[in-house]
Amino acid sequence: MKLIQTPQDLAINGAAPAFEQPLHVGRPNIGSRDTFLKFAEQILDRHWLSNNGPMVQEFEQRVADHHNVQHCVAMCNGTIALEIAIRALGLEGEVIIPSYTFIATAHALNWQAITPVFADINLATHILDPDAVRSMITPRTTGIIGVHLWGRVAHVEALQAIADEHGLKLMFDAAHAFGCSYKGTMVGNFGACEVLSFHATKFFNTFEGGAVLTNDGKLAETMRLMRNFGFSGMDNVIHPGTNGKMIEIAAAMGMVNLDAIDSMVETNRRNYQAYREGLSGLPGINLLSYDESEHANYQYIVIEIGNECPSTRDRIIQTLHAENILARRYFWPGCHKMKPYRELYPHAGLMLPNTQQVAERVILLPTGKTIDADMIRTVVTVIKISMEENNASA
Ligand code: T4K
Repeated sequence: MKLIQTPQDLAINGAAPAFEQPLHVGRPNIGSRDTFLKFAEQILDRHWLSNNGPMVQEFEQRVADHHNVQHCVAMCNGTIALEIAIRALGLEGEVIIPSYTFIATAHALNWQAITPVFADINLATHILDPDAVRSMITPRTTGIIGVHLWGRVAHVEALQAIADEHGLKLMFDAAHAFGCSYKGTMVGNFGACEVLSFHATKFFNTFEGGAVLTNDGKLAETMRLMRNFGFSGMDNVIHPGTNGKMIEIAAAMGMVNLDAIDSMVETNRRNYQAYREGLSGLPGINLLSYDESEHANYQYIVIEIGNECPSTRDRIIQTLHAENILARRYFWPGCHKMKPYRELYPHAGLMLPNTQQVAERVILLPTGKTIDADMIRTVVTVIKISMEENNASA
């Protein structure tokens, strides 16, 4: 790896990049290949590829056990899982969500002619602010979707109290929160239901995939019908539905990754500690912490670039990208500023000052099994030297 000691050593100033191959924020973690290939053989031998096959059923049971929840309904991806959960809960009219989330949270509503109403987040934690939720309730509001952003569990008690007070349904987008807990209770047990994503870029993946976790047996049954066109038996459709099924090969990937889950979390935790040590003391750089007293997955390395930093967020991003370190600005600029929602609510930003501030400050750095301590040292060095460059030119 090249030595980076002065701003002249940076690729943005003409030097060779630190990495030949891009370093991604979320390269897929992959468990035992041998076991996966063995499962693939079994699937092929069985000639049973989809439609609630044995691999999916076993996977569902293991995910439910992992989260200490009664039901896991596996789906083809997290977005469809959100859509089905939203529909199964009977949400309509307006539903309150944060704007500071991946666009799928908003789209899953909009796609079903439900209006997402954006409420602001807490500046320090980045999660939905219950007081802001309260201020966005109208006679058309039917529900709230909290998001466990970065695996930080939403204010589940306060949101439940608001939902109960106003007769609203409450569910959670838990796409980031596989294996996380709050006050010792695992995600999956809050609200009416919670939605996981197993996309390739999530630390736990099934290629593509998702699931809804719930303790409500009737809701689980409805979602099972909905993900399979509403079929009950061979010729009988008893519910409107879609095709949201997880396929067997995806469940096989999930099984081998579940076997390796402890080592995946441990790698993420080690990477997080390495970043924490490397970045500590840098002015204006704040690494978001994980609550070590809870189950956490440590899957996102989130830094905020504050005013005291001699460089800017976007200059640091450019400097990292020049080195082939593909850091991301999740979830800039906020859903409310993306075209479909900007047109719907041109003035939404007035109600979202914290969202706007956070979206301007955040950088996500590479982590996961494909990232090692040397790589992290280089990422940290690039950030440090990029700050010196700006100090010198200031
Ligand atoms: N709710 C929330 C809060 C979410 O964050 C998400 C998904 C959802 C709902 C919806 O769940 P899904 O329907 O996706 O299951 C990525 C993911 O596509 C998305 O799943 C995720 N959130 C979001 C946070 O990140 P992009 O467009 O920023 O990144 P993408 O997919 O281009 O991949 C990032 C980098 O990873 C790539 O530049 C290359 C690398 N990569 C990617 C893939 C797919 C690989 O190395 N291998 C791969 O197979 O959205």
